[in-house]
Amino acid sequence: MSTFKTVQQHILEQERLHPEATGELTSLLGSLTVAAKIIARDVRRAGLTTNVLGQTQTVNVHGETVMKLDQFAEDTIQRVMGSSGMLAVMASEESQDVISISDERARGNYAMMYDPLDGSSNIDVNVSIGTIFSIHRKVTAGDDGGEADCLQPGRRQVAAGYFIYGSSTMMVYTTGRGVSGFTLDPGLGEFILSHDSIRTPDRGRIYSINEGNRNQWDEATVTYIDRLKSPGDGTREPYSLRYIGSLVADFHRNLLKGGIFLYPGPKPKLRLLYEAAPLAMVAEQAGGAATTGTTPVMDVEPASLHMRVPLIIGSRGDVDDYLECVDGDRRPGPDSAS
Ligand code: P6P
Repeated sequence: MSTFKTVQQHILEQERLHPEATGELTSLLGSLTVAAKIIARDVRRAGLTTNVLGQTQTVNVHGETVMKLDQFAEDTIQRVMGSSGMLAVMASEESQDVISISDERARGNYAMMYDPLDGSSNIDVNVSIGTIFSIHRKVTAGDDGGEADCLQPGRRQVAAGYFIYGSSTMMVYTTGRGVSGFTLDPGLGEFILSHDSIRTPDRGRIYSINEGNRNQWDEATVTYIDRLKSPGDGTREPYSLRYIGSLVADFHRNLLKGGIFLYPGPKPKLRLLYEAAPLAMVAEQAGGAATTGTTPVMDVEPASLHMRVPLIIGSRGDVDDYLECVDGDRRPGPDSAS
C-alpha cells in the first residue's frame, strides 16, 4: 500500500533532517501551499468567471502585458506570504523592486523569490501554467530585508520548487534532501504525496526548445539540436520535440520522463532568481543538471533581481552532451572518420 502523506507531514519530516531547523521554514512552506490552493481554485474556473481571463491594462518590468490571473496570483502571494511571519523580503517577476514586509510583527528570517504565474500567455487557452519559488535565508543585519538577501547564488537556496496547474495541481519541491511531488486532492484541500523521491532519467528522448528561434542560436546549440534530430551513428533513435511554451510544464514533463529543455543565448529570456535557479536546484536534487552553457546555473552570482541567463536543464547525460558541443569537443559526426 502506498504511503498516505500530506505535504505538511513531509515538510515536517524534512525539518527533522536538519538539526538546525527552527520550524520557520516548515511554516513558510505551509503558507505557500495555502497561496497555491487559492491560485489553483481561480485558475481552475478561469473560463467560467469572466473577470479573471484576459489582460490587465498594465505592463510589467519586462514589457510583458500582465494577465488578470498574473495579477491575481501576485496579489494572493503577497497577501498570504506577507503575513506569514517568516519572510524579511520578497522579489517577484511582477515587481520592479523588492517587496518589503510592511508589518514589523510579520517579519521573519527568509527571503523568497517567485514567479507568481509562469507561462501566463497560455492562460486563456487552457495550457498548464505554474508558480515557481526560491527561498534563501536572510543574510543582512536588522529586521527588514533588502535586495542583498535576494541576490544570492542558487547554491545557497534552502528550498525551491514549483506548483503546476495542469490536468491536476501539483507541488514539487526540495529542501536539499531530494525531490518529491504532491498532488492536490480538491475534495480534501490537501496536497498528497504522489511522486516520492523523484529521480530524473540520465537521458531522455525529448528535447524542448523554440525552433522558431533557430536563426538566433549559437553554433553549439545548432550542432547539438541537429545531432538530436539525426544521431547518425545508429546508436539511438532521434529525439522528439515537445515544447509547450510554459516553462514549468516543459520542465515537469522532462523531469519525470527524462529529456532536456533549452532556452539558450545570445538573447536569454528566462530569469535567474525566480525561474532558472529554483528549477536548477530541483533538477540537481533529482539527479539532473542545469547550465548556462558556461557555468552551472546554481553557481551564477546574481547581478540584479531580474537578471536573465541562458538555461539548459534536464537529464544529466543530455546536458553533458550539450556541453560537449559547447566545449568544441564535438564527437565525430555521421560522416567523419571513426
Ligand atoms: P518563447 C512563458 O512566457 C515563458 O516565460 C516560459 O514559461 C516559457 O518557457 C518561455 O517564456 C517561452 O518563450 O520565446 O519560446 O515563447
